[in-house]
Order: sequence, then structure tokens, then C-alpha cells
Amino acid sequence: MTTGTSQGIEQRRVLRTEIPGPRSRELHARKVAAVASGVGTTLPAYVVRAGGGIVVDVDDNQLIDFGSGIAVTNVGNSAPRVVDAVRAQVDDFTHTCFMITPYESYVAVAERLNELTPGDHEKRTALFNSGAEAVENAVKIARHHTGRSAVVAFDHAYHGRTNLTMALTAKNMPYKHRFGPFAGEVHRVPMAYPYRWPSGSATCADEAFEAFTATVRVQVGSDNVAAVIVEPIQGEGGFIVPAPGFLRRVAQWCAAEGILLIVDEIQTGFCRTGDWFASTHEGIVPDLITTAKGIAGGLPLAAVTGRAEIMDSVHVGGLGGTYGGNPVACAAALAAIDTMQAEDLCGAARRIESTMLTRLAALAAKFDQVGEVRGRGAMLAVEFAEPTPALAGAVSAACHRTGLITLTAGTFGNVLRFLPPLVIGDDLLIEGLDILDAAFQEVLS
Ligand code: PLZ
Repeated sequence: MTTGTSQGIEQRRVLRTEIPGPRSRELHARKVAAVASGVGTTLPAYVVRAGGGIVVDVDDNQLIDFGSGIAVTNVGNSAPRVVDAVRAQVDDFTHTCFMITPYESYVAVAERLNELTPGDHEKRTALFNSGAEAVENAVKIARHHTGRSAVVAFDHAYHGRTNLTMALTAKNMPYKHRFGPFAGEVHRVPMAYPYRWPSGSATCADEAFEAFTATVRVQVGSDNVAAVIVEPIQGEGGFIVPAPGFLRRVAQWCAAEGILLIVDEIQTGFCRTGDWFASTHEGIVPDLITTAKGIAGGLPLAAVTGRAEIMDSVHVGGLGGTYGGNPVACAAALAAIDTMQAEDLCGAARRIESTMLTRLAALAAKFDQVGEVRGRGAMLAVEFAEPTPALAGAVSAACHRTGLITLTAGTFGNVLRFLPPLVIGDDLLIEGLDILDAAFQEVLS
């Protein structure tokens, strides 16, 4: 666990100016003039350095990171092993294109993913650059293997911003609005979302499963469906943990119908939920699994890992891309995975859960605007009962002003989500939770 300093940065909050400070505001004026306004900014404090769980801005403020760049820096920012591996790789070579002249690190990342992902069947992996690209490729592979075209996705799902992944993503604003027409053959089914299930959480899993099978059978036809794609905890949708048993039944049903199960672990993967992958908690073994984000400690890398016979059904040359599995990103991934193993970051995520859940439950008990506290490991959230962004936005803004990086989520924008780096020290975690308490107090009482 990171205590004291990390990458030379003391692991505590320091506020020297208001947030954002004067130099950040200057940079932000340049951003507004130069960068397309469609690219938003959650907290316009411009970063100069980061290490462990601290982000340092241009005004020399030290912010506590409860976002990890959206579940990416699980090993901490500029994790020492990642920094060393990237430096060494950049010295040796930066790019050849794996499809032209290959190198060992790509193969080694594939071997590690084949071993770490759920299921002890034979697997193969292909590497890409972003989560959306991995999802696109998982769908390509599933279609090719099955000879079927339809894909089924869930309410509240998020799978990316490219054309096919926009079609898979559920929420219109901001992801899809006026960006259509979208890719065809994508069908949507209800998610077993206990907190907002109309007849209550007790009936949620059964009714959602009935609705899922009925929709697929009646509206799509099971034998037209190549794949069902699901996040084992829905990320952007609001850290929705599916009702117990729901995903297991979906997985069993898919297997019986010859439908492939693609589990999107892009946000949940790499120790985030207290295990290597959240599928394990659900007792499901994906046919194909997509990973990205936490895989490489901040360098862009993504993967599709799956059953060997499915992955190898694609003709030679059918998968690839110029940068997929770039050697610098692969070096970072091997170092990030080593870090997770050496420092038992799955155990760290479980410890973060026990510290944070107690504090979040206390907030829920104190403020009746809170509807539910939920999540797993270091992927925890507070959903406000009112399905509007007002309270989550106001609490998050209060955190930002006082030096804590927090993110919101949810179909209704009413979820505060917490994704601290898994190396965060206890002191920093508690300091962050104290700031959160004060923000709740300021906004809600
Ligand atoms: N699948 C489950 O969480 C990315 C999106 C941020 P990329 N989530 C963060 C934003 O607003 O763009 C994500 C995810 C799941 C796929 C993706 C897409 O991954 O690397 O952003 O393409």
C-alpha cells in the first residue's frame, strides 16, 4: 500500500489556491479556444504530475484521486514498475506493428490474459487500443464464429462511442444524441436492476430473466443471435450490480441456445472489484471477455480473450490494426499485472471496500436523499433516490472544490461513483472520505 510518498509525491491533499486555480483557469481558456467543445471536462484542474493516489495540478494543489482516470490507474498513477518498463521499452523500440514484425511482449500479454481470465479452457487473445475497439472486435468474432448477426445488449449498458458501440450503449445523452444512424441488429433487453425494479428487488432477477428470454425468443429469434453482451457491474450506467443469480441464468440460457456470452470487463477488470474479474463473483465463465482500462496502468491497450475455437475461427488477417498491442503499452501491461500480483491488489480492493462501505452506509443513514449504496471492491457508488443529476452533481462539485476527484454516473446522472487507485493508503482513503462527508453535509443538510 502506498503511504508516505509515491513517485516523490507526498500522499496527502494540499490546497494552495481555489480549485481550479488561476493557472488552471488560464489553461482552460486556451482549451475552450482550441479543443472541440464536444470533449468535456469534469474538473478543469490541469495536471502536471501524479503518483499513487495524488494528482498535482499547475497551481501546485494536490488532489486526492477517487476516479483513477475512470478505473484505469488501478496500480496507482505512474506506478514504479510501469514507469521503469515503459522507459526501458521506449529505449529499445517504440513500434513495429505486431502484424508486420512481431515481438515477445504482445505474446506475453496474451499468455497472462489467457491465464488470468475466468475459465480453465484453452484461450486466445487479440490486442487493440481502446475499450470500444475491443468490444467491436468481440462482436465481429462472435458473428464470424456463429454465422449469426444479432447482438443483445441491456438497459443502462455502456460499451463505447464508436458506431457499433454507440448502438450497444443505452443512454442517448450525451453518447448518442444526433450521432445516428446506428449499427443495426442490436436489440435491447431489461437489466435486473434491483433498486429500480418496478415490482421490487425480490422479484427482480426472475422477472428480468423472463423479459430477457421472451424478448430474445419472440422479437429476435434465438438462432439469429450471435452474442449477448453484458457488463458484470454496469459502469457508466451507475454501478448497477445485477440481482443475484441473474447473470448465471443468462449465461446458462445462452449456452443452451448456442449464443455466445461476451462479458465486458473493461471497467470492472484487473482487481477493481476485489477479484481479477467480476465474472468470478457472478459464477459465470464468458465465451469472450473484453478488457482495457486497468490493463496497462494508463497506457492505451485493450484485449479480447476467448475460447480458442471461437477466437481461431477467424481467417488469418481478419483481426488487427496498426497500433493494437503497441510494444510500449504491452510493456506497461506486463508491469501493471506484475504489480497487481506482487502487491495483492485484489486484496487491497477488498480492504478499500470494507473501509468505504462503512462510511458510505453512515452517509446513507444520515441523509435520506440517498437511495442506495452499492458496488464491489473499490467500485462503489451512492445512488440518490431522486432520478435527476442535481444532488450527485452538487456533491461532486463540492468535492472538487475541496480537493477530491469524484465522478458521477447513472442513466439519470444521479449516482456518485468511487474508483480509488487500489494502492491508495489508508490515510489518504480516510482523508478522501472525510472530504466526502463534508461535501454531503454542505450540500444536503
Ligand atoms: N465498456 C464497460 O466502461 C469506457 C467512458 C468514458 P474506451 N467507460 C468510460 C466516456 O465518457 O467516454 C468503457 C466501459 C465499458 C467499454 C468502454 C469503452 O472504452 O476505452 O473508452 O473506448
